[in-house]
Amino acid sequence: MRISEIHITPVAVPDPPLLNAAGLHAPYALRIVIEIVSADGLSGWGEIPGSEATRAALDHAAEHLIGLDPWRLNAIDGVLESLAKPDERGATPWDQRTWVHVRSAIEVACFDLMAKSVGRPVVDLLGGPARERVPFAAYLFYKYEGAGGELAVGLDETAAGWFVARQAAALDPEGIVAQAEAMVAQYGFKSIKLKGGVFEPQVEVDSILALRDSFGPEMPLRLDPNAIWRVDTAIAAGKQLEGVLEYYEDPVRGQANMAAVARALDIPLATNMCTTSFADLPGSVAHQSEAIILSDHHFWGGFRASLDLARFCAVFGRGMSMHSNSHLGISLAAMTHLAAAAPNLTYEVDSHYPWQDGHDLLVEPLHFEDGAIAVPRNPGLGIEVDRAKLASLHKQYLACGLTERNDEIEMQKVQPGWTFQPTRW
Ligand code: GKR
Ligand code: MG
Repeated sequence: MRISEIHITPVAVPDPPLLNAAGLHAPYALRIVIEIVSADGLSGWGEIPGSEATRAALDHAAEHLIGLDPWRLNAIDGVLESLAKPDERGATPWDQRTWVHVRSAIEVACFDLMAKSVGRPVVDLLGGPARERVPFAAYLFYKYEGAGGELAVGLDETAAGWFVARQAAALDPEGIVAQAEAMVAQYGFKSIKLKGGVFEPQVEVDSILALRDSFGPEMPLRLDPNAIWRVDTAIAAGKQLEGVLEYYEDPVRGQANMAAVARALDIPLATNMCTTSFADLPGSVAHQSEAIILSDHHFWGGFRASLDLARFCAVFGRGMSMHSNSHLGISLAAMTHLAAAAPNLTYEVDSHYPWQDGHDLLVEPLHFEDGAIAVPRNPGLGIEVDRAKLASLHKQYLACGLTERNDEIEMQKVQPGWTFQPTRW
């Protein structure tokens, strides 16, 4: 098998005004879709967060991959290794490294190709399913009223439930409970995560307590302030949430600070910010910075790297969960295959998908049933990309004028002078 063409398409997908520690989501979230075509006419697909730097790196990498065999991933890794430039994660809630994204996009598309060529689902090449259905978590955000791009229009008098709640403001505990009720009713999620780091810590603690009152102790709850609290703030907030939170995600910045909070509280700490690469693993062991690591194939460099992380978690007694950013159905399918193949990924997986639902580029979007997605059994990732929808999301990218995610600039449009502070409270 040989790679004969690689197509890289930046797209923009409508995204509501969601608040987070770094500011505000723009009306469109950027993704890059990659299609690798083999000489025998098969297409393999991948999807990663979009930015101009990532697109340029992917373009550059693509030139060196034509003619290679998608089954020879070690050779492809070697080529990418030789091209990669040093880069850093940065202080934002999301990972800004370019080359982990490039590796991930290419590896996922190669797995889609390999699996299609033998008529098996990707999960079978990853060791086979440890579970047939992957459970996901409700992902709540404080938000301003409205919804991004085309999501903001088209609500008629028949619209109801989640599709109306997605437009509503959620700026206090009552708003968060209403959002949770609508999302859980629509998708059947059995676990809830609240994105924090937005308001005074007590408002966020009160939101979690309000969720507990509304859903009862059977509903696991998570809070993620994206590392903008000080150690004393995180401990004071955490004391009120002992026995309430399933896990406390990145309350503070850095492995040593995470370890200090972990020692003071009887709540498991989780991270997608302090232990985010293989180079961080010795520090994780030395500090005991977290009990749970959120994997993410976009950030760890693909499926195989994520399964290596799973092995680390198993050996070093870490639980494993999965992180997300605003995304489309190619990523959702990849997340589902990977989560199914990692036996120790026992937590409900994060997904922003309900915020984009209805605007996907798949012919048949994947569906949450009772909070879970059935692992596709069709060959490859088990999805078919609708090329007309891909073209229209690309047109939207060209029209929207955004070339990278910058939540600070977006927030300044609403609150002039607002700046992102890596530690705020
Ligand atoms: O979408 O605003 C967001 C989140 O804050 C996201 O960027 C984070 O990467 O989901 C994320 C997290 O768990 O930290
Ligand atoms: Mg997080």
